[in-house]
Amino acid sequence: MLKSLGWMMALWVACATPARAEDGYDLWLRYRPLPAAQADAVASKATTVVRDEDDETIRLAAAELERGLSGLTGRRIAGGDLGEGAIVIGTARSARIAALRLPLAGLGPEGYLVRSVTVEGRPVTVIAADRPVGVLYGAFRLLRIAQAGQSLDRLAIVERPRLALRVLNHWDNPDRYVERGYAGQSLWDWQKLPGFSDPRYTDYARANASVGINGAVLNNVNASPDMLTPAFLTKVERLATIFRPWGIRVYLSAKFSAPIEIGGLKTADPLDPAVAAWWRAKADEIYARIPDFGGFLVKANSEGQPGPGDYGRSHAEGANMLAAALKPHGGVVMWRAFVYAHDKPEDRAKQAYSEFQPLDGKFADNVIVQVKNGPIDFQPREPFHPLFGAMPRTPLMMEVQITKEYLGFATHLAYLGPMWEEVLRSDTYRPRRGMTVAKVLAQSRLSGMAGVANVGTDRNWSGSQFDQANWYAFGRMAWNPDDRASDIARDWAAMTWGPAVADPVAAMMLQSRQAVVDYMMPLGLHHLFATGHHYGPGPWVDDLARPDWNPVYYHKADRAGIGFDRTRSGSDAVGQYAPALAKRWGDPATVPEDLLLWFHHVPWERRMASGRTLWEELVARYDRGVAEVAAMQGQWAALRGRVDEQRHDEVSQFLTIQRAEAQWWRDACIAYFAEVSGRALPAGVVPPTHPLAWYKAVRTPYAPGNGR
Ligand code: BDP
Repeated sequence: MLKSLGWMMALWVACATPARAEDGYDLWLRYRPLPAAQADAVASKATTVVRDEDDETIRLAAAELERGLSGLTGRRIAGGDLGEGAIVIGTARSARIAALRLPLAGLGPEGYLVRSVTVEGRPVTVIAADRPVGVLYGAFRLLRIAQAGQSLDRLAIVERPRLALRVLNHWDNPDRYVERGYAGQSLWDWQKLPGFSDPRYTDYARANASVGINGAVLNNVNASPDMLTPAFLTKVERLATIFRPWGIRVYLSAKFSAPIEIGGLKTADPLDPAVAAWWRAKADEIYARIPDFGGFLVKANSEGQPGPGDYGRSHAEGANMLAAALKPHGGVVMWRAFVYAHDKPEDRAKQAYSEFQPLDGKFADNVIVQVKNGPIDFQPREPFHPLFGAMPRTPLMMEVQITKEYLGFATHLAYLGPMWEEVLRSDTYRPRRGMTVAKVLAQSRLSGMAGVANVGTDRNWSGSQFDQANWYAFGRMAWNPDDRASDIARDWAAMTWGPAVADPVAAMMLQSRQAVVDYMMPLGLHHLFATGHHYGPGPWVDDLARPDWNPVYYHKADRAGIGFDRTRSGSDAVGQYAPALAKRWGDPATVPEDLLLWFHHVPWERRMASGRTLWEELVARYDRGVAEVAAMQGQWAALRGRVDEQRHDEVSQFLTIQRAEAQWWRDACIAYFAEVSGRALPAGVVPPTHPLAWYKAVRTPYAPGNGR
């Protein structure tokens, strides 16, 4: 009696005080008590967790269910015997599961099913899979349903991932500096590894597993060759051991010149037999330590990195040589298509396609070419990359940037789900209508999606509470590229802030990316960023060493008009798309206004759909962006008291920063474009707070994340 009174008290306290302190460390796996009626409903379907298989991953799945369901229901749910409301988990190696004769083999290596069934006359829930990791994924799925306050009745879920490689790319250096990182230092404490296993490594792996991420490239694409030395491999091995039971493989970024730098060879020419032998031996050495090592990620002949081009060899020759070294062990090469050469006058947006498309079909079968979502570089809005659909005989994986280098770092609230959805749902028209980017990715024999990670040592992992949503959404979309950004937002919001506020939180998130586009670079403008760190506006910058590093290269604004002419009369980048798209996007009358200035240089007087001139529309979009941030502030203020105070307060302060920076972007860009166009501000528009010279003089040399 006393005991149950204690539980009731605990429950009452937990329910009555949503304002209890939280710092965000628990991510979307908080498992705070549900409202009483929902908690009762879940508890009736989760009396105990039954497993009769002794496998580490299945043990983790059981422990997660017990932890999660206990937290959500406020009751102690533990392992036990089969009874009404039990959750029975396992693979066909479990006698109980085998007896059910479920179609497990068809689920593939990572799929699962979650089903309400009757076992030995008792209604139970089964989480079953062909392999243990599927059981783990299924456990997280059941918890997601419970966290959203949804019913665990009559479950009939069958799931398998649509893409095979769902990997985070960490741009982390050996000294723990994170390139384009806004969440503290690298999680990998190389100095203390392998001796010290920070519990955070396990928490990281658990969070990834909860959204189906199954790989981590541990180091920066601008790679240090030292990562491949035995001293570092011992440390990598330790991390791999910690991640393995969570279904996560480790990969490394490989520097192409490593045979010279750490191997003592005179060349890194991929066709030199000594070079190939060096990489084979290196692969053997790695696999002796890490039998399930995933493979190499390579940035070659891009932004000063070495590559096969240094020896007159093609990307395929370089990639295939590495692939041959990994092949006996089952590893893959993820070869990046992010290339543009400083000595080429060709439009930067065209260069990856020009270089890679002719290599279609020339890559070894364990090479996958990693293509950024758009042709330039993770801008707030880009059309999809023209290589998608254009290399039918080559597996392509899509790379997105979870870390917000170009969308306001950690302080701006920008949910990236809609941006990725926009790309994944784009129709490539190759070979025919309906072939979306998602389909192109999923049809490859090797398939995948990579996300440049946004995690670091900050307590809240991502630098802000809302940036956790981007990590979460990446995992969900890599698992199922047809998943909807709005559904994912609602799930994340329910899990992270509570089911009662899921709708208003998701509503804020869904408008947030367009807000950033509006106050930074609307109507297809791109790369207006300040130099190097990319913090803040710099549309006037025109003095950098390479023309295609200068914002003026991208917007080409002058007295007559603005925009990059990528039509046939211009750079003809539009010609790299399927004819149906080239036609639509190549005509200013039919291109979506959101991409107008990406593809066209148009006069300031041009009439827009709104009836305004282009100049008026541009200014209106900048104003709209700032207004959208103000609206988010209002929406968030309305949630005070409905979520815990500590996180609420942090988000409020960040929104205040975002509002000020949105204003800064708007003012600086309007001041600049007014000057180059020689135009007065449209009637009624509030003038920028300062003269243009003031914005041009802003310097922020210590802005975080800059490459070095
Ligand atoms: C750019 C980043 C740079 C990266 C590069 C890449 O500014 O730090 O090294 O992409 O993807 O967006 O290689």
